[in-house]
Amino acid sequence: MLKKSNLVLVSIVALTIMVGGCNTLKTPKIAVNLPEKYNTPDGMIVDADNNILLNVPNFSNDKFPAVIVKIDENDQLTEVFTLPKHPETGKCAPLGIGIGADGNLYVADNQGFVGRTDNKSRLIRVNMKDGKAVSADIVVTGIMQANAVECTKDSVFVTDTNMATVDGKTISGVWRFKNSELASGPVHVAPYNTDGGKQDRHLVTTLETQDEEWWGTVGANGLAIAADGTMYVCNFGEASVEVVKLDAAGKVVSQKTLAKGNGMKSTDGMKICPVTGNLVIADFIGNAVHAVDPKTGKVTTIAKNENNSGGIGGKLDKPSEVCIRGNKIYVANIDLTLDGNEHDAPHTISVIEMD
Ligand SMILES: [Ca+2]
Ligand SMILES: [Ca+2]
Repeated sequence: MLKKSNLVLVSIVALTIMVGGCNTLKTPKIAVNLPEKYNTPDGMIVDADNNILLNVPNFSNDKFPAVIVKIDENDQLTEVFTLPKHPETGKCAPLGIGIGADGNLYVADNQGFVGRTDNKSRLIRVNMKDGKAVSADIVVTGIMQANAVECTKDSVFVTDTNMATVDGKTISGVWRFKNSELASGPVHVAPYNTDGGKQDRHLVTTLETQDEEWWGTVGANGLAIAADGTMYVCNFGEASVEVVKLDAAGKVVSQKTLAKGNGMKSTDGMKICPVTGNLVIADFIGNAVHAVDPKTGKVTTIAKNENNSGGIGGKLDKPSEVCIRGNKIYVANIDLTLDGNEHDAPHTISVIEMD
């Protein structure tokens, strides 16, 4: 028979295990120390050969051009392609990257990052031949702030982070372009119609952001589409993830908030973990990486550290994107001088080993 004192002891042990289990944060390490010529990393995708392709917009030292680099299975770097400059700004600002069903790379060029908020953002196709990037075409123009890219078997989806302000609310959204359309020539999308009139037919859905902080102007960001077609969209300024169900024709049949806050300060880049099915999210404001259960919306913080950490030893330093390869979560530290952070060396890709 258990004595009362033993019961208390059992309870304390159980409580310790529970609390310990909830608070066990992983410690990121440095996967890649990036040289100055790759000073600002962002979007990533794993290719068919298990390389990570990384967009490097070089915002913080733009004397270096925007490029795509490859991180091989041994975390070694090779340059893949120099992205085409916008003819008006002389800059390319690549954020999200996806691999299309045609094997080509699709890159979001967010001209908002180089001072243009007049629908100058683009979708770039980097044409691959025999495993090499050989040329690029501009396949979509007219986007306001192109951000994440997600490719499905028949389409390329792109988030637009801030399309307009209506009644004090930031309107953002998701564009869809069918592969067949992109293959037959460039697409030009119309700006968001603020008069309540018809929107461009490529606009799948919109989100609203109302947070009173400055990041309330940052809406649709990370994007992931599950194998069953369910779409998940990060609403950065609301620190939330929206879940969107589409019908066969691509029309929205439902849209609701899956998770909001609960330790998340912002929701930036996102990927679906191929093993657990969880959404893995970079939290730029919170200097953290979280997992969200797509069934319940439960948020689990995987790693988190102080702001302006420098990125020393692999600490998160304004993380903007995640990428999952095997049991590792790679995290791009965009490290912008913003929100109390200073851009500083080392420029890093952090890595978090999962169990
Ligand atoms: Ca920093
Ligand atoms: Ca840093």
